Amino acid sequence: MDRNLALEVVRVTEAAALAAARYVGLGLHDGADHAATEAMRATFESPHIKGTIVIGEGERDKAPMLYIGEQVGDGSDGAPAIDIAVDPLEGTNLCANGVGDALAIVAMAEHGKFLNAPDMYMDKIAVGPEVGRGVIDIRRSPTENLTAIARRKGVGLRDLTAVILDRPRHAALIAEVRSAGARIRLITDGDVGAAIATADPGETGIDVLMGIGGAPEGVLAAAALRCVKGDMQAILKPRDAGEIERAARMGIPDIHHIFAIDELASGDVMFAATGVTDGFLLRGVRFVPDGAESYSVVMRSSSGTVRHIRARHRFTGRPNYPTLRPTFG
Ligand code: VTB
Repeated sequence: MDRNLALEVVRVTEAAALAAARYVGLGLHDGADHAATEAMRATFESPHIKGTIVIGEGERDKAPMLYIGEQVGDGSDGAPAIDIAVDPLEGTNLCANGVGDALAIVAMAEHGKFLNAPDMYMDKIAVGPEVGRGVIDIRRSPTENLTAIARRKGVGLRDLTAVILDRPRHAALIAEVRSAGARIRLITDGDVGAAIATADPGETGIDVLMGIGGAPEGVLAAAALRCVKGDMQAILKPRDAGEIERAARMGIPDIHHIFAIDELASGDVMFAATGVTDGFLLRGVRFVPDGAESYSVVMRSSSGTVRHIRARHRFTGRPNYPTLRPTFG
């Protein structure tokens, strides 16, 4: 993939974050999500790619924009075939409630390199490059994994912090991590950012993500962790026979399959995220008199480069920023 695509892709996440940022704290979940999606879709017109959304807002009949299978990019002759995973607003609740860690996210890979994850639950364990490959094993207990992580880092269990979605389904997991002696950061939403936070424990204080979140979010997290040489494993957690069937239709016949990070996202991968609200990964959007500032991270797996981009956007004279005004009701 052309490395300059990394800059194109950050424009897309910036646009979504700027649009969503107008909705911070307004309690308008759908409005925020719609604004981010619309802005992302509009910005996706220009990159020189034949892009296909493989992880998006839903299936064609359920999502008006950025649905699975939708073509994006300029599509011109010679444009490379790229698969795209998006979450225009990861943490819709976080944005609507005006709390931290809402992000706009896009990942890109060459065609066929992302798991076409069905929209269902997925059990995940993710660590950063300090732990690296070959230490975690999702078949083992949380205590065994924490012990292996602590050993690799040369620290005690009590020095580790696991990030876990605060859900009733995690009661046993939380109890076990506590009794193992590790610390926990419970989050209400946003397990993509939480997984990526493991990439820089010195900054974020997070060593490992554990627990069940969305499968599409799992692919986005894997894309980012591939870029920094972290590790991740996952298993789908269907809730009924219909979901098992759905997974089979999407090319996953064995519902018990353990996905290694390279099966979630392989090949040459790019990942970009822009902060909507302040979080442990990025600062959120700041509005200024004639525009806004945004904070993004862009990573590439082929070089391992991680870029932080602080961008100043000028709105004056740009009437084609319609989504920057919230619509109430
Ligand atoms: C996570 C998290 C998302 O959904 O994947 C979670 O990353 C899982 O679903 O931000 P439940 O909310 O049903 O537990 C979100 O919280 C919302 O999409």
